[in-house]
Amino acid sequence: PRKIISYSERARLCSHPVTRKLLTLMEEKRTNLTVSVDLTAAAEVISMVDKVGPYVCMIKTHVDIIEDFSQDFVRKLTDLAVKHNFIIFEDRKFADIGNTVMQQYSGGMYRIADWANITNAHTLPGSGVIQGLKQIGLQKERGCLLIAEMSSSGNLCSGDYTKETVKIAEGNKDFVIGFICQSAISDDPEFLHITPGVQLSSRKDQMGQNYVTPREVILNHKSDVIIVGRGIIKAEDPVVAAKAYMEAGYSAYMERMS
Ligand code: 5BU
Repeated sequence: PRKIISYSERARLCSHPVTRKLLTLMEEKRTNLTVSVDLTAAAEVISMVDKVGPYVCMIKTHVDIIEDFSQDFVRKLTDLAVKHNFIIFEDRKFADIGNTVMQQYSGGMYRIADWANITNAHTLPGSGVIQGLKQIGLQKERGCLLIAEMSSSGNLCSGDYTKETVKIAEGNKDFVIGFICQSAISDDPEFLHITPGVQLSSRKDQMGQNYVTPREVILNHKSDVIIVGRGIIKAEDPVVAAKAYMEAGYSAYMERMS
């Protein structure tokens, strides 16, 4: 694989504050691991985040699966983001017209734009979804990832859909900071490539999820960040697992640099 520039050198090339912060802390903490904390009780989420926080660059949430979501949960999560120095990514997958996503992003009971540094969107509705999210996100210095590819079997995000998604990103660099994808799809160093569907052991789950290893993702597919959910949160010891994924992901990055 072609040599790459370091996360910290890339941070200096980037104009978006969230990308700069993420790339900088990735090099400082020596981690390209995001843990997807897909648990349903607020206290369980918080306890897991406190445990794995030292080993991650980012925590990914699905707040709409939390049974007892509250602003107290948000306070605890944002305090932990300061304590452990990580970025918060709410995996909301916005996919409606601009006027609707604007309200879903800023309002409702979750008020995602108030606390999530990063959220994401499908490009199925066209660029209006980004126009809507931007109305809220720009002034708060938030970043958005576009879902360019998915990890699940039979998904329709491929070919021209993926190419058009890259074009939408290129036209909205003040807000779009990269992609959820399975491998690198843009040469622009300002765009992050972030990949879910990662495990060290399994190849699949029972509902169409497909897994690749951290090494494949970072070294062969040239992605920047791995997202791991059940491989860590359902492990016998999540801290041991988080350290193993952190090490696997970062050593693949070091290998790519050499
Ligand atoms: P897992 O437990 O490692 O399979 O969890 C993967 C997480 O990433 C889960 O929260 C999904 O919603 C999320 N995900 C994904 O698995 N695949 C995709 O293509 C996208 C998101 Br987009």
